[in-house]
Amino acid sequence: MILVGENINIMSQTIGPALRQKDPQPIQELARAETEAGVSWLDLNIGPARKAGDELMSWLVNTVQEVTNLPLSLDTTNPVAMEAGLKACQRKALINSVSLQPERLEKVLPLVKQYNASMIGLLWGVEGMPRDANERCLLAVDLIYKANQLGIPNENIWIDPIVTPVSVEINQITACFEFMSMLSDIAPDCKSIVGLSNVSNGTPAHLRPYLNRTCLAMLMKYGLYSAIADAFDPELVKLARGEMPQIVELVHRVMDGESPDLSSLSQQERNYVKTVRVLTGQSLYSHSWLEI
Ligand code: THG
Repeated sequence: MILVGENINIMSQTIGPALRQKDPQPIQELARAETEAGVSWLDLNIGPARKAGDELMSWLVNTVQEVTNLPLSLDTTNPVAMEAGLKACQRKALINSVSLQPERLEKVLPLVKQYNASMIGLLWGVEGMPRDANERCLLAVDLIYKANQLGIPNENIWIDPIVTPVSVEINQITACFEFMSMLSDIAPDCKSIVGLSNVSNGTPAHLRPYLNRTCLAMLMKYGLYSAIADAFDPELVKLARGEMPQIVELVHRVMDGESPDLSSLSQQERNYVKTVRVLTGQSLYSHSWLEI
């Protein structure tokens, strides 16, 4: 499983101001630290960047490339900023993202081809968020077809089913898992990616890693290819590298309906089991789900 470090983003308390002041130091420090933590790509998230987004993205790409050789995921909804970033990228870039709104398709899809980039196909339709697994399938087929028509091959398409916060709507998460179980049949050569930390948005900070890690282990059941995730959670990095096979196997057994005797498990195993139950909708989410 490939990890794309999420940490360079405009929402961050240190990176936001550094981006606005074009201060390279905190950004380069973070890029180095993410690289050392062992992720394979870096996501550069500047958000909508409505004002001078092009200048900002090319500055950011150059700033990061001075300190790391990792390939870059350009995360912005501004197509002009996207193209400026693509021009600055020295390696094959990942365009984050292309959704199904016509204006996004028209402007961004041609850039994928022109710059021989990879793209994240975000399953966000004209009517917004898909409601279930079937709507995700329809959107995926539509997006892949449109990309193929422009000559973009499936191996350059990373489908993102959109992970949503567990505290908001559990049915969206189960729909996301169900879709992932179907993706390899719909589009065998496409890759997949999720924004993993979305799942724990709104959860107390010290508890977020439990949700993120368990969600990753669950998605591994469906062969998830990659995740945009916190580079600084060492246990998450271990999981992604396949270094925790027993935990992953336990998680998959619980997904298959097994109910292990909690008293026979370690604290770590119990936390994973309880979190699988929350993410499958068997237990209700509350901030105290690990204590119950
Ligand atoms: N799909 C795709 N791209 C995405 C997402 C997705 N990009 C953005 C986001 N979702 C993934 N990236 C993040 C980055 C940070 C956080 C969550 C998702 C996050 N940060 C902490 C916070 O806001 O509390 C800490 C911020 C900080 O560093 O100070 O939660 O789904 N294709």
